[in-house]
Amino acid sequence: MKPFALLVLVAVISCKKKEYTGKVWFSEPSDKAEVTSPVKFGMQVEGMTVKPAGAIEEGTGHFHILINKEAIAAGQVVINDEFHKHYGKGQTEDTIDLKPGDYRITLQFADGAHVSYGSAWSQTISLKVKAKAAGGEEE
Ligand SMILES: [Cu+2]
Repeated sequence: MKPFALLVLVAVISCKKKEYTGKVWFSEPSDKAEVTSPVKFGMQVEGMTVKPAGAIEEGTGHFHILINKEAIAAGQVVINDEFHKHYGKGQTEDTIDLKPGDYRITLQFADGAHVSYGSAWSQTISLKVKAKAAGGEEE
């Protein structure tokens, strides 16, 4: 093999990112749960480490909750709007106000620059947010 070809081969191999296996999931609520607003979400990851956004470090990232959105393809940036919530401080729980109705809620893990790790690092659950009983708080 010519020295140049060997150099290219080495460069290609060392650029190849380490593969991570693991998963993310909502510790709460459970899939198909019936809840009332505000809804508390717990976010879990196995196989990577939660780190605040900013520096890009292999094997780390932060959570996003996508409201009525499916998983974001690997390599795409998670946009920032009312339907794409970023937990760039490394938070692992949040409480979100949701109007009554049926929802699809996606938990998406992404790197320090908000670049998605793809559907392998996401979970989508269905939720039914019920209207509060008339008369307000009953507890
Ligand atoms: Cu983000």
